[in-house]
Amino acid sequence: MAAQPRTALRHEPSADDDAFARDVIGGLTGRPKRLSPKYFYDESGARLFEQITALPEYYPTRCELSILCDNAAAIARFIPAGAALVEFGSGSSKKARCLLATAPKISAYVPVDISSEMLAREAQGLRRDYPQLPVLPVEADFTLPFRLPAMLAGAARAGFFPGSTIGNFEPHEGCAFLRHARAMLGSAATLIIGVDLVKDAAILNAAYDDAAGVTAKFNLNLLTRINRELGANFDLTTFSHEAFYNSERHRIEMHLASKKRQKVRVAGRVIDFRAGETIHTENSYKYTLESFGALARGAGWTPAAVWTDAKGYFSVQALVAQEE
Ligand code: AVJ
Repeated sequence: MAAQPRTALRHEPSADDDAFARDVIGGLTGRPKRLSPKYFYDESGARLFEQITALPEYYPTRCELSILCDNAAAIARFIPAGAALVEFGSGSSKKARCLLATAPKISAYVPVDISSEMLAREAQGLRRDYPQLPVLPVEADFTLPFRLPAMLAGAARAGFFPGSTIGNFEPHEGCAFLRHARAMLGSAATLIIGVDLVKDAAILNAAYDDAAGVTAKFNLNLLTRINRELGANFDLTTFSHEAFYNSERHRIEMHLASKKRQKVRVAGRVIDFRAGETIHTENSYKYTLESFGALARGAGWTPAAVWTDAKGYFSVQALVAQEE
């Protein structure tokens, strides 16, 4: 592979803006009110998420990084020789660095993310640290179909989907995503995926409702973004952050609760809130090794190896594509 693009492949911005407006209006006029967690990550949201990953209560990032670094050689053995490593939702690329440092056989690194600022910054750092490695960023919403760089035609591909971002999907959507990833990566592919595990509710609740209030800021930032980008007039002091483990559905739920009855203007519409009514902003599903194994098998993948931290809080799993 020779020349590499210096800028990310861009989607039509106006189409993105329309999708955001449509999703927000649809979500706020529905019952119950909801917003997609993928919209958390504007520039300040991405920064707040980075702060979350350093919180004492937020164990997933630390657990996953230690699993990746402690087992990097064993994990790298699942990446086919000469494969391009495609990371879904690359964020700061910190986790990929663990694999890039130990997997000498990677032919290109393809970070896929919706935060263009973060992508550009990280690509620059990676090119500096790995001058031999083609870094081919793709600016895309990986929950929707997107195109891989043409340069990857013919190359083997390994997927990397850390962070337990799979937990943001409903299980049936997670299944659809895994199928789509298999189709995009090809029949010889491996997928290295981070999956957060079911555990004591107190630990989960603390991880999503931290004492310093960073997760609350992260959640409320969604309203700031809607105010700015869609000309809305949410008063942030009248909404509160709620996060709790729903043990029947094995998921953390995050909501923004209106402290009073009120009307809010959003993109030319008036949205009514009852006192205490919530906007459901995120689900973060937790799996057991069995329940995730079943999901993966149903989506065309065979679980081939699992690594966990000492406390069994988090897992990194290697999936290999099932035969056609
Ligand atoms: C990025 C989806 C994995 O669910 O733990 C962290 C997002 N939300 N704190 C998660 C998040 C609140 C995070 N994921």
